[in-house]
Amino acid sequence: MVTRRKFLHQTALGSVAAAMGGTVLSSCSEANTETPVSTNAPIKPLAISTWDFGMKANDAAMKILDNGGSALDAVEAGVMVIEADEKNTSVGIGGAPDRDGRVTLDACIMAPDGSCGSVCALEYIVHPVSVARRVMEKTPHVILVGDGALEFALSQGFKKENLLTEESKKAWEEWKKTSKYKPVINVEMHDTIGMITIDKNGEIAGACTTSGLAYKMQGRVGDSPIIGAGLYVDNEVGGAAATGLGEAVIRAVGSFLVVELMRNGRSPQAACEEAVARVVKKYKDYKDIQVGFIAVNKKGQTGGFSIHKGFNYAVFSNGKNEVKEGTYLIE
Ligand code: SD4
Repeated sequence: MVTRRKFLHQTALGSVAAAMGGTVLSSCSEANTETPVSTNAPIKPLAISTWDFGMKANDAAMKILDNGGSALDAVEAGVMVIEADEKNTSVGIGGAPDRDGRVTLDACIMAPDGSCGSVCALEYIVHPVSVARRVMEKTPHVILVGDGALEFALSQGFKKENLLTEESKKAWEEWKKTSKYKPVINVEMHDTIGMITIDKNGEIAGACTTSGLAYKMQGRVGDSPIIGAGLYVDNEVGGAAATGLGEAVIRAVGSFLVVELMRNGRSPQAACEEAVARVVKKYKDYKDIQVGFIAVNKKGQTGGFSIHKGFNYAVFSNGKNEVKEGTYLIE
């Protein structure tokens, strides 16, 4: 366990200290230049996902990867498991609605060649990640939102379904009694699935999907479908994904930042730490929110870090699928 004190001394090499007091940017170019990413090591398939529910997603992805399937197919199939889980109140069907009772989903996907697709505030479709993939593959665009995204989904053969389950309806009706909005760290409000996969050819893909903040304003879009914020993949370097309060992640373009830090020689772990430092620097009430990042580089090294204790992630590599407790800034 890393206490804040130890953390400041050992892990972020001053960058978080700088974030709290001053110069995060300067710390990027200072210490912690780890072995630069190299592609010489043999490639083994790998899947990494945010939160412990990522275990199920990893299982589905690894079935595809083990059979020689592509990172892109694997990452889509992986997050679809969570989208279809009605019990999960922060992703796909069963996701918490906005304050008007509408379930609006955000998702994106990124392929090894840099192409990407995204949908924002999409209603009635259980698998927004698959619609995002169609946006990527079948349109000249990257992002479709709201009614346009729905119209496109229907034209592609996706079926309209009610996403508001009895349970989430009840919870929403309960919430309406006070209509108080206060993000709760690590609980429901900030649990998205972000996932990165590496296939046998060493190709990297990523996906991110969420119902976003519970009881958000109609039309609110978080970081998850924003390429570079909730997700970023660069096939030469690695990939990263974010979870937590999207408003804070977007300010730092968090996932892109993690990948760029890895490109410049940081380990995935150090890159996640630095990205959290950047988020903290740009969000004065950071103690009240949670943000976490996961990352993997081309060599298959992984990392995860968050503002608060309680963030975990799932890594499937070398035949083993396991939950890792992320290290964190604040006890
Ligand atoms: C968002 N990052 O919409 C996502 C939320 C998340 O609960 O992680 N979900 O801000």
